[in-house]
Amino acid sequence: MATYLTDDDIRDQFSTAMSAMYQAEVPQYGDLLKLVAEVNQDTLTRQPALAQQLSANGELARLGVERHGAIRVGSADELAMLRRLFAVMGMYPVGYYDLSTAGVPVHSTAFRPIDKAALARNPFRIFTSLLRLELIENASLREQAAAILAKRDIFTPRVRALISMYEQQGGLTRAQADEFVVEALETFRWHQEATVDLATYEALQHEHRLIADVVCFRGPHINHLTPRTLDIDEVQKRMPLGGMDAKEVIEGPPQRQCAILLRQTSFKALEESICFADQQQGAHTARFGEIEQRGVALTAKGRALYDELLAKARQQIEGQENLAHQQKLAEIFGDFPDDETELRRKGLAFFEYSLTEAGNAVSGTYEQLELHDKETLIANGLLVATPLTYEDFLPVSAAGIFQSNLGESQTQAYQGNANKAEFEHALGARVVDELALYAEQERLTYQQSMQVLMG
Ligand code: OOG
Ligand code: NI
Repeated sequence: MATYLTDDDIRDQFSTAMSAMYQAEVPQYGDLLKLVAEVNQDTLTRQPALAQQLSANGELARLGVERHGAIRVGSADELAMLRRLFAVMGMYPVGYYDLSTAGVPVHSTAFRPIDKAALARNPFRIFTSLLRLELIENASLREQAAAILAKRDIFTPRVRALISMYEQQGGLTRAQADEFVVEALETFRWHQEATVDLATYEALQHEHRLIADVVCFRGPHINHLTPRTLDIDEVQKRMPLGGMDAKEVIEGPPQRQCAILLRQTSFKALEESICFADQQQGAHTARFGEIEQRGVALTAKGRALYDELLAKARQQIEGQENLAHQQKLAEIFGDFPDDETELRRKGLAFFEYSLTEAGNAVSGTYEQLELHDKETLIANGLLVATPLTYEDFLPVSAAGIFQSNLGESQTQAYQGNANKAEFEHALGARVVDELALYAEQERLTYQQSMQVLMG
């Protein structure tokens, strides 16, 4: 009988290959990786408590391999095939993001691993956006874009065959997996040659820069990769010293004692020369490098508070440079509890539970009745709560990242528009609800701890 690699192995191998390809394509991303590794090392040395916590969460090991990337596709067929491609690597669509309200004519999901062991091994994620041609007002341009997209196939015939093989066999052998990684990578490669002439490119570009980026090339080139840093403020500060043109502000919450959700910044997209189908030369700006710092996942209640404070801050931080922006944000986020115990007691963040040594020592001695007082068990040193890391994305931040790499001028919102049902129809599957995943992990680990206590 043939033995198959695990999905996790294939994802790990693919993520390494993708990073190597992007370093070769965009050398500045390689510089960014070095800078982040340096700052992470300094941070761990300076903050032993943080090192301890990451190690307890099983996150220290994944830190060096952790990254996300992003692509944008043009049709339902492309999205549905990508779903099958990512499934080979144990990556599933989690979350629905509507970016039309921020003036970006796409909606998106993140393909990522879901269970704890898979995340611990390599949490590689790809933020994947589907262009919404229906939001283009100019009918003839809309039809032209659809016709151009209909002519391309972003997958190699061999990767299609290997995906079918995986689905039939339930896995890939080492040789098949090696081949899969090479073939799958082709979909994400950069092409210097556009599929359209310069005039068509310019017309689409004029409608929206993102439309030109999606429509005019042979495939959905990976547009950035993002390592995870432990100190985003420090990397932001050091980026210009390394010759990187950093985005003005860090997106997301301000710096805090207890990091929440996700903070992100990037170096701006590079201008790259393009050869158009009519042999004219031109340039296109799409690819950049990004960094992220991750904190605890918030409950619906915590998220509502985050959204409320961010909305409140919005007018006051608009157009500010980063330090003033961060200061103002910190002031307004004074209303967001910054203490693990309080976050837990107020039900603002998700945690997972485990018994301490003392807890394990009294296993089997607890009565059903005592079950419910979580806080007493914690106070008595029997149970510990560990924050669950946020593994997803933030639509307002994502829009900020899109904007800074598309040029700031196009920020007008489209009318009308989350359409999750249509996205799922294109995808050919439902997206997983990210909040349900965190809630389930919290519930399960608490229940397991209680079962041990009660024997
Ligand atoms: C995706 C931008 C979103 C993030 O980290 O929020 C994103 C894109 O520019 O295609 O990657
Ligand atoms: Ni990103």
